Amino acid sequence: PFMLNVLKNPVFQKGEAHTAFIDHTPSLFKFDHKPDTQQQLLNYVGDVTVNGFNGVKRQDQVQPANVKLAEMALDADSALPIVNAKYVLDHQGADAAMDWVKKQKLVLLTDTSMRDAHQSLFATRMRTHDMLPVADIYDRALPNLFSAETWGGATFDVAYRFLGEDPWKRLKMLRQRMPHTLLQMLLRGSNAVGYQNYPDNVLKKFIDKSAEDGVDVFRIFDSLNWVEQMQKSIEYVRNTGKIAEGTMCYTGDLLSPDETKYTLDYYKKLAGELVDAGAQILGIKDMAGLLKPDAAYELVGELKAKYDVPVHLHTHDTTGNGVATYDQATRAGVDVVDVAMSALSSTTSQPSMSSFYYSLEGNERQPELDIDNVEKINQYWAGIRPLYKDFANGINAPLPDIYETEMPGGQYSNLQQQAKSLGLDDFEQVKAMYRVVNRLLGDIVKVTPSSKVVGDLAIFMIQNNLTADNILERGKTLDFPESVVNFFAGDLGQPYGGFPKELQAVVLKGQKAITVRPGSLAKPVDFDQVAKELENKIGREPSEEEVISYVLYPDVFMDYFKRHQQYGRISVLDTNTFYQGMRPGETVHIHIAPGKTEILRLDSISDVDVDGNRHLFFAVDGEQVELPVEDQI
Ligand code: 3PY
Ligand code: ZN
Repeated sequence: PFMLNVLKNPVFQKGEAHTAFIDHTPSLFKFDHKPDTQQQLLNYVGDVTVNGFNGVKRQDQVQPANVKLAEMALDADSALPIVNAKYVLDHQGADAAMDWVKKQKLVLLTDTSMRDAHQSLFATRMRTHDMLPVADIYDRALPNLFSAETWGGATFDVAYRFLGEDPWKRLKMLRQRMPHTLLQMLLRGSNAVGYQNYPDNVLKKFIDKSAEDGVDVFRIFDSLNWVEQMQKSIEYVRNTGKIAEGTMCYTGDLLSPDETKYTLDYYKKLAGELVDAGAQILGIKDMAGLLKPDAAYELVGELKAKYDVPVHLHTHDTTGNGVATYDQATRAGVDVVDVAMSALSSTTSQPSMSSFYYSLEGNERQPELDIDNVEKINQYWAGIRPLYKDFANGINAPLPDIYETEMPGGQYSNLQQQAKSLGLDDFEQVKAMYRVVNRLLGDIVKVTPSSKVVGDLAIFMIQNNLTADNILERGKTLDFPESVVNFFAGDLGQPYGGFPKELQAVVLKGQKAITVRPGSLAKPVDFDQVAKELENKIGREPSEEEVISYVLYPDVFMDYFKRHQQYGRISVLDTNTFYQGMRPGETVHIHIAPGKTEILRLDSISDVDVDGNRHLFFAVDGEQVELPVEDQI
């Protein structure tokens, strides 16, 4: 219609049209106004097309996602429901499910592709849009999985902050599509899915709602391995009837004669405390990939011999030895190990599911897996991964020096970015300082959020020319980063072995440190009052989930809400369009609602006009639409 309008216009027909003709002839653009949702989406696409997406390099051309789902579905028709861990949990409860796990001869698997894998490979940026098509196929094609880790950790705030998505909706949609698979989440103990301590009633509400919306297994850890910080979470999870995985973070080098702190006895004792606290399954969380194969054999063997709960091992392949570690753990009797589909595995992510499977060829504990189905699902992920290359951490080979640095996989690229943005290009220097800081802090467990303390202090020391020798003196006149102050104030809890007292005094400068569980001092949140406050802000009654999110992340939630008001359901856009916008000549199909697809074509983009706008000429389902977009670049 637009071109017809142009061709039929008398000015154009007389040959008098010049470049401003289109701009000055509004009658060319008399088209129907789009319904709200469509208009909002168009506004979003227009904005990304003109102004780009923060952190994403603009491509002249984008590869369409190469996904092969139809054939896969044909092969994915095993006879469900079978008796698996989810079946037993739903029919007989959590204790029976754990008994069932212990009885399994074969090693079981957790697939982390939809949580830790993308958190560790491309900054947690995977969108729900790319998970949903394959979710029900997991459920049917891989019925023998112990669980799928799909929620928690950094996915919660990243969904709001960067993806413009509601993480609760993700959970509910996955739950609906995966009724026969345990869904697992990562819970940072009293820090929930945040980076700070929350009051107990917040924790309880968060856990209750997560359980109700679909989480079956809660992997609960504390960034200092302080069991007091995990007790409440374990108790609350158990009250929901779901599975509480009490988790110890692995650090140090268990078999080394030089290891005096994080020894086998340390872990055995810690495991005992977790079991006493009510953990129904023991997690070993090797977030940096430090657990060497023989150490895994020792550790798992001892835990299996001493405790009557299943053992679930999680590693990252950062140092390159992940499969070897799992093989040895399998020989020692580990019940479940965490793997990712090959296309989303290795380096800072989990070891590959298939590689692990093949490594156990001939072993009586080789997992039960339809390896053809695994390969088909893997091809789907192989098509998805390139969509996120802008967020890739650039690590494409093992990093064995991590055995010394002890930096978690998820932190490596974050800290690299943080250092770079502050003008510190020599990351080797930062890594060396990270080790120094770890020693200064008394050799602590390093995982979100304690790892951030070490990273922040390392950067601070470099920036201020501090060394291990002069920090006690020169530090007296310096204000330390907030995360470091909070750590020494006891806000993250108590590190094993206590705080280094002299440095604590230098950092705190007279501020008093607490020695009790922070949650025991925190005032409970008045949820009714918060709900009213939120209602005033958003102009309608909020859902329970929205209130919880607002309590956890007030600013992040409100920013999300405003973006949602402005752009609507941007989650329906395909990932290329979401991050890249469109190029002239491109057509995209938007599945607006079940059975309703909109075809959007971008015909041209004008130069910037006097008001600073570019005019985008679209065809929306064949109808011409002009959209002015402010050019902010
Ligand atoms: C998280 O807390 O998000 C982690 O994955 C820590 O390893
Ligand atoms: Zn992890």
